[in-house]
Amino acid sequence: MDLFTNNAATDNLLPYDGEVIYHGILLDTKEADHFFNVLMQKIEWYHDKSVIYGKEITTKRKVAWYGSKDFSYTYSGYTRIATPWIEELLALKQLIELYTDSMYNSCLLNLYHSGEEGMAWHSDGEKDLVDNGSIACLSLGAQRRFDFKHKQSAEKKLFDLPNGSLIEMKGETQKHWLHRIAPTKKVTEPRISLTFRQMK
Ligand SMILES: O=C(O)CCC(=O)C(=O)O
Ligand SMILES: [Mn+2]
Repeated sequence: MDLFTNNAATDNLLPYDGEVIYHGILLDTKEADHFFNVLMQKIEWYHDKSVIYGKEITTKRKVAWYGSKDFSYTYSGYTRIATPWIEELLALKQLIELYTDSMYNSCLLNLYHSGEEGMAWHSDGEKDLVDNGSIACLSLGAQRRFDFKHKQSAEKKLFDLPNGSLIEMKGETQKHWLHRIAPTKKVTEPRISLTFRQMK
């Protein structure tokens, strides 16, 4: 796997109150497609659940939760227990750690079967996560848009996430900004995102 030379990315994509770093495309199309296919097969995908206004919702999007030990992660009203790493996730974790210069002990994966599936506005500020830690998000498959909205000013910043690319959120991003994957009818192909996280 060749490392690109742009791994010193320092430009902050956010104007204030947080840091979002775009590290560029880490995997070429062939490598990204390879990992996409392997993860489709090997990951223990399941439909996510959340409680919204007291009602239990099951998402069309699938998720999976992996980690270095059996971490409990509670979000949207449910607790998930991490599955042990598989070798491909460990290889991707190692690669991403080189780019971000941070270490991760867990990964929440998302599988969007098409553009009609997205993720609503939220921030990843759960108490289980290291405060102001790094979340590194690798995209595989269809290009999707990643939107940020400031919690007070409502200012928005929109970014495209191409196949094989890595974006990182850190600092006070989760405290001050919401993010989402907007649903779109324009995208018909699936996408996997791997969000490497730092659990306490
Ligand atoms: O799919 C993505 O790129 C983002 C997913 C996300 O925000 C999350 O898993 O918390
Ligand atoms: Mn998130």
